[in-house]
Amino acid sequence: MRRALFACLFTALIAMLCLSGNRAEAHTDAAPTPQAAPLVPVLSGLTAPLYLTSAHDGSNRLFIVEQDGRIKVLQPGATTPTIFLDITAKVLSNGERGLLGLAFHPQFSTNHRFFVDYIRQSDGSTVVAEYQVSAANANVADTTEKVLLVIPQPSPMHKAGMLEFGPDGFFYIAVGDGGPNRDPDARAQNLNDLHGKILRIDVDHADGSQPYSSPVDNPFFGSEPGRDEIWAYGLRNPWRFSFDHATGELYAGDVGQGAREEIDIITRGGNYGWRIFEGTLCTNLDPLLCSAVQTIPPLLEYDHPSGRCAIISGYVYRGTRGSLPTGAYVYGDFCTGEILLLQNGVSTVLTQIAPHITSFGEDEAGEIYVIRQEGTVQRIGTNAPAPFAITQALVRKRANGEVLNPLSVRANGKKFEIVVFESSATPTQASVGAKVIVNGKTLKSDYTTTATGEPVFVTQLKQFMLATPGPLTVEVVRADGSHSNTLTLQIVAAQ
Ligand SMILES: [Ca+2]
Repeated sequence: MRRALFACLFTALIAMLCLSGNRAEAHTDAAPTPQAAPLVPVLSGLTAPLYLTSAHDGSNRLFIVEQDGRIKVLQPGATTPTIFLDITAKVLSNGERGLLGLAFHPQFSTNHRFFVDYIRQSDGSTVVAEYQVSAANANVADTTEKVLLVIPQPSPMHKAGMLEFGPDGFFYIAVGDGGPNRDPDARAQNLNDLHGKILRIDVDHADGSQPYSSPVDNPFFGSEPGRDEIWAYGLRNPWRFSFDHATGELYAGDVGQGAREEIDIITRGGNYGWRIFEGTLCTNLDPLLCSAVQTIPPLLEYDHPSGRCAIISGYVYRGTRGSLPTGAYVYGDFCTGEILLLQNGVSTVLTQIAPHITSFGEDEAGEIYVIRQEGTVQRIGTNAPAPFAITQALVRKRANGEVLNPLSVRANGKKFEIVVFESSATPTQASVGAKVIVNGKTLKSDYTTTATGEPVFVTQLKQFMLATPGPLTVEVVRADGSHSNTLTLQIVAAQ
């Protein structure tokens, strides 16, 4: 009982039902084996931050959402953010209400459009609105607002509010059931109500006076009964969701009532069960429907052992620094501060930080951040230099640039140089002064570009280096100590 009450004190952001006696049996659960998961401090001193994202415009800036109605922008390498947008005067911020979501248009770098989800002062409704960056300053937004969608709210609870563009270019919006507990109006199952849904709309084409349209392949489009905007339904409070950049799958974390937290893979027209089910548990709110309605079970669910209370959905890791296993999905729990990893169907506790994880976030490079209500942002990973890639190596005559093909034995390797192509995805000034390691021998290089602009390392070979048939291994190490992959060429017998 004490633990349940303690947890209740801190559920200002994501409500749950505070009953200590309603514990379901344990089932799908995490093996409690913390692995080493270093975290790098990025920011502190924020005011109730609850989301972080990037503009994917090549600027590598981070944008942090504060509940009160501010968006802050952090330049790469900076330690202090500045104000990008302040709409605190419009935002009703308390408990689960506030500025809740932010997404940049896929063509933001050219059209400067971005979108927010917030609860408005005047009547507590959810507003989804569009803004643009000011013409004069890319780090300050224009305060002109274009409202796309207003959703009246029946209670102060269960707003969700996540916004993101899918790989299909359409705009996805998470809407909670609107509360209060147990979805008394059964909104999440009502296809004529936008609550308890994931919506999918087109923000590039208006529909008459409506500033957006619904894609024709939405499951309830047109004469099909139900609101045209709905993509999936039967959700309680899908606070955070994300797309796997490799597979396009939509992972959503649906915060439970008091028994089950769940991760769902959201698909077209899917019914995720609420309020008939909480996770796979029949709620007995509509007992006859538990055996009658087809719903999609969670990918993973957990109950509330050891003080867990609310799932915070994260991201499938697709970064290149090796901070997490590629393809693993990271998520957390608001109350315990646990950060978990789902990999090959098995969850493990990666690490545990102080409680009140409000969200995860992702930067342009696919690195993942953890945001806490107390005002901190940390990046999962280390400060070790990022690895980089070389894609090709060739040997040519220094005198005339003639490429040796095949690469055959030459008595005097000094007359030749090796050209190593750096991946165009990873070039950086840090490559200036890099060394090329050829068969274990470290050589100086010139960092330059080819006639077609490809970044390359050029290194003069030593006399003995082409003298005998066999492998010629090539690796590059930057001045900061970071290593590339290794390429292997074959020296063949003289032609
Ligand atoms: Ca319809």
